[in-house]
Amino acid sequence: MMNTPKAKDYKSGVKPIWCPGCGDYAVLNALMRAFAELALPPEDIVVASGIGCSSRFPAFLNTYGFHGVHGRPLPLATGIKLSNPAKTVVAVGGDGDGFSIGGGHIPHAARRNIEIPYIVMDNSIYGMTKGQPSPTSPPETHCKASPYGTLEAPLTPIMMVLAYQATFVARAFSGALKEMVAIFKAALRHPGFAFVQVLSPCVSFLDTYQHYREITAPLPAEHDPGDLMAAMQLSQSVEPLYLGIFRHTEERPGYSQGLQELRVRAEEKLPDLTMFDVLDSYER
Ligand SMILES: Cc1ncc(C[n+]2csc(CCOP(=O)(O)OP(=O)(O)O)c2C)c(N)n1
Ligand code: SF4
Repeated sequence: MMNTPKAKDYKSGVKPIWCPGCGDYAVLNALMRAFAELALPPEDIVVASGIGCSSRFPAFLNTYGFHGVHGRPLPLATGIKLSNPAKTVVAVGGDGDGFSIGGGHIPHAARRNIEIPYIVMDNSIYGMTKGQPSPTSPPETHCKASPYGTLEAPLTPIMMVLAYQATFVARAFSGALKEMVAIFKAALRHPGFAFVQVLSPCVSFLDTYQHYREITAPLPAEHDPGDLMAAMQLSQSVEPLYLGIFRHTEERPGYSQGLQELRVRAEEKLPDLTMFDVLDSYER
């Protein structure tokens, strides 16, 4: 591993094919910077994704990567983490990937508290399939698939994941790079499930840059991320739409650490049994 890594040391030879101005470029840059500032060796990192423009992410990094199937970055990342807990495993994807087809996986990752940062590049639209409304699209979203607007109320990801009792919950914005790097570093250091919603505009189908510039603000300086009720309350604010770390607690152990402890307890209880004895007992 290089001595003082630079963000570019994490870049692969594959040039991103995102539209010029896509918010996902900032997310890629911020994550590479966070890796560099934490001096994480690329060979110790695995990035798992689903399907979507944002999910192309692993190809642009020279870490290990797995471009999986739609909506499944979390089960994929969970399997990788459990089979090799020493690796830094990061799950990434879009709001369609994470909150539509993959929505059922978030509560379980949160309640397990698996040691994975999960970065959702939320552009409130399905970018890859050319602009259908997503679970976070505001009701007034007019696009090809909803020319008269949408009827469904948008999900509120921060409030939702706080309710799932995630131990780290944050919101970043592609227009605020320095702050995003700080959030990613904290998420990468967190010994549990770390959910980060990044407001990452899709300049081709729903350009929200200006809107977010106008309505976002940092969380109040006095906010205590250990206070779940305060985090819940702040997550309901629409204007300002807060950026920063809503929740951060280390009161629950991470899942792979817990599993290790469970294994020790089980071995203490059954000191003389081998796996072959267990298999034999099934055959009898
Ligand atoms: C099982 C399955 N269903 C649907 C699709 C079609 N599909 C591909 S990407 C996508 C949504 C992309 O939106 P999002 O996850 O928000 O990512 P973005 O492209 O906006 O970054 C859909 C519905 C698919 N590939 N697989
Ligand atoms: S379609 Fe939207 S999300 Fe996809 S690369 Fe272009 S700007 Fe980004």
